Amino acid sequence: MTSRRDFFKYAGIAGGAVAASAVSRVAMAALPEPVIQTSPNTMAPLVPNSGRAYNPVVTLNGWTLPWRMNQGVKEFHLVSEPVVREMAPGFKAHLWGYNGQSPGPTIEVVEGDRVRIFVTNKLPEHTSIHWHGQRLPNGMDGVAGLNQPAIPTGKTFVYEFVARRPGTFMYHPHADEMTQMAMGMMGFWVTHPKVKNPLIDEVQRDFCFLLNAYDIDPGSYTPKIMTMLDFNLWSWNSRIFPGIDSLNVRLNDKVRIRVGNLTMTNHPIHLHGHEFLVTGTDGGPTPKSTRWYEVTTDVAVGQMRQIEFLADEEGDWAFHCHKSHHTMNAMGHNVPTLIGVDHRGVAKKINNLIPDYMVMGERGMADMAEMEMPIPDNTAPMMTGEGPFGSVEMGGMFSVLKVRRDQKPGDYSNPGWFKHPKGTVAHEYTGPLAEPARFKSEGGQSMPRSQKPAIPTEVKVRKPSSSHDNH
Ligand SMILES: [Cu+2]
Repeated sequence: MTSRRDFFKYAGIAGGAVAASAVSRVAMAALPEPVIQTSPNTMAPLVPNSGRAYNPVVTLNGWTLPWRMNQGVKEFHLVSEPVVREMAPGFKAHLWGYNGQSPGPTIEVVEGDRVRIFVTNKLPEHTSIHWHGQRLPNGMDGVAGLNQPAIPTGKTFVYEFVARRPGTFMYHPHADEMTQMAMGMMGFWVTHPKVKNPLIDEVQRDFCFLLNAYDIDPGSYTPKIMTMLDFNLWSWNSRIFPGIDSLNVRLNDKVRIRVGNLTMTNHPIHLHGHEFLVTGTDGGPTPKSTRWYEVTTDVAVGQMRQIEFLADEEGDWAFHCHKSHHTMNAMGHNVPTLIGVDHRGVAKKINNLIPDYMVMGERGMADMAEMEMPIPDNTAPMMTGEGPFGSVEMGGMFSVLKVRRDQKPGDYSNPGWFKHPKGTVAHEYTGPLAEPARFKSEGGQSMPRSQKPAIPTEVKVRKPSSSHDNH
């Protein structure tokens, strides 16, 4: 993750790239110029240059939308449009988003701010934006048909309300949302407290990202929008590991991570090496009496969670969804389980017909990460990501919390791999070994049946061979 340099690049392209075709010259003069971002890198926090000061958030593989102050009102300009999102190096998806990216830029304001958001629709169909979790006038809630007419293609609508409640929010369309959210339309919203709030602690690092999911066939570019459950790309901010940036912090920083879920299933988000408190939801800060330490917290569909912890253990700590199928990329789910199956004879016969035929999975799936299998162009490798000790055999919703003694305050750049102190890494043992204790007796049953017990049978387990020579 590059930080400062990118930020200046991003500040440099501020303004301009959107065509004025849909909006008249007069209207354009009244609109703040839309800021467009196309780099998938994590941008440095946007330090506010007007309005009340706050400690800004960092959006993983994303950015914060600059605003224009107009007579005390913070004005933002969102453009709904088709975008190309690099989901991982070498893998680009054709999505819909805002201002050049999916997800759209994070909006950061302060409790009590009056906010005016211009929304220009450059999609091929109508849209709207719902400001998830906000207290606002009913006509600003963004449900097309219910609260407002949908925004037609080529038109600009304006939303205006006061950010009344501090906290962690998101925005997304409420018009054809099945299509538009499956295509990547969503963004984060953070409202910072106006004055010191007893339930909101000051932190040194404040990260945010949205959980999203796509179903993109290997070799293609566009998500299948009809998919309900069987997605094959589980992403954070429309990025999949190894394309998700690490969360880089200084030793003993207090860290807040805000997560929102706009997928179709829940995600137990799990942090290694530390315990955290859930300090807030999209409903606001949690009362202190309800907080207890966790290392995993489930984020259900349409929910947001903010977690906080003291980063007091140096190292590279895994941070991921605990559903193991969500830390894989582009899986075919119709693959049978082959662990323990002996297909030596079958493989030989198939090899006579198809010389390149390979048997997969008889010793587990780890081989998949190492076998550089030929795959169609623009396909995410199923599980990759090289660590300092080899493949981490993960994809999807996975990243790393990097805690470093010498990370400078405010420096979000990637410090590289952790250098473990001598003698603190698990290693091969070659000394004498005692016979390990092993459970040997037969099992019983809690409620014995009156009939005769079944004839005992034993499944034959084939031990894996140490080489492929016998294939
Ligand atoms: Cu998950």
